[in-house]
Amino acid sequence: MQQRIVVLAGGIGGARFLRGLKSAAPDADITVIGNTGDDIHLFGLKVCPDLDTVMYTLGGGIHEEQGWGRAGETFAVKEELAAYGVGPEWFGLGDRDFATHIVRTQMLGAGYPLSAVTEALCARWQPGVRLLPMSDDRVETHVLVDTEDGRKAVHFQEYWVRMRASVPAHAIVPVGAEQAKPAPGVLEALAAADVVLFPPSNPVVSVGTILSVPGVREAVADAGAPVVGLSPIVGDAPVRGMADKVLAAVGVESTAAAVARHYGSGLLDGWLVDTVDAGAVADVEAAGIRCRAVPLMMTDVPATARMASAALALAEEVRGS
Ligand code: FO1
Repeated sequence: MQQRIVVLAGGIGGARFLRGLKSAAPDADITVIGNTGDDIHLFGLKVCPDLDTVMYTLGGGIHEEQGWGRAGETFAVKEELAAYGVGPEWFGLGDRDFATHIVRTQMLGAGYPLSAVTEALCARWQPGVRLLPMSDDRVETHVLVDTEDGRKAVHFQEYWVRMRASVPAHAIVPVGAEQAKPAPGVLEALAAADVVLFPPSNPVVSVGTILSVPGVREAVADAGAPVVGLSPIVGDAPVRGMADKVLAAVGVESTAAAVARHYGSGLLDGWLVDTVDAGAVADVEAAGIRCRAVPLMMTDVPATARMASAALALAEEVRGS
């Protein structure tokens, strides 16, 4: 029987982890529940950065060094828009990437839900996993920041890309989440899973946003399958990105143990920390979560595959206990 693995994924970290997981478990049936809280509407188009990052990474179309967007990209459309004074200039949409957003927006306009559109886009990219958006409903992560005009909520991408998370975030709000329903297949995949994995994605604005869709947190907690996560914090700093900024907004310290406690033993059965954080193992286990220390740097696919294997081994250990 094929092992059924469900992964709750954000963008770059989630996508790179999935590449390692596919290499570690080539015969597994993998369902990815992707974060759509980062989605943004620009130039009349719907852009889904995290879904696209997973699709391009697994489909061989990603800009490897950057981790997002297309390889071999050009920016003629962006330059032409800028010549008309049409922005935002701070968000880099390339010509090849534009095609994806045009197809997606056209299909949504014709009445297809995002889950069906994602399936159609994946028919081209063949990512080798079943990629589901967390919801077909619109959920948009907003960040409360202080600006010259006072405290206001900005779109997550404005905070992340334009502001480079340089100012403190006072709150992170997944707008629309309360009314959202899990996309078709999400709850079913969790109910049928043999293992549920949280990759080293952002615990607040990626995995946290997926868990904020009503029913998803409960489905993970009740999954009947081991739930194992990998720490995105190594040596008290995010491996990449600016996870510390959004962790502070929800009152969580940037340590591997604090992130495990944030998810909690109600959700997590197992947690992997990096070997430099081996001192945190006892802390995490004291919180009722089985913990192991292994190298957690996704330097290349083989190193990432070893991380994925360690996560699957920890799931087996939890299952056997
Ligand atoms: N990240 C950036 O740092 N700068 C950009 O201009 C940018 C554009 C962009 C366009 C399409 C896309 O799919 C992703 C893009 N990203 C960009 C990445 C994205 O902002 C984030 O890293 C995620 O949303 C967080 O997962």
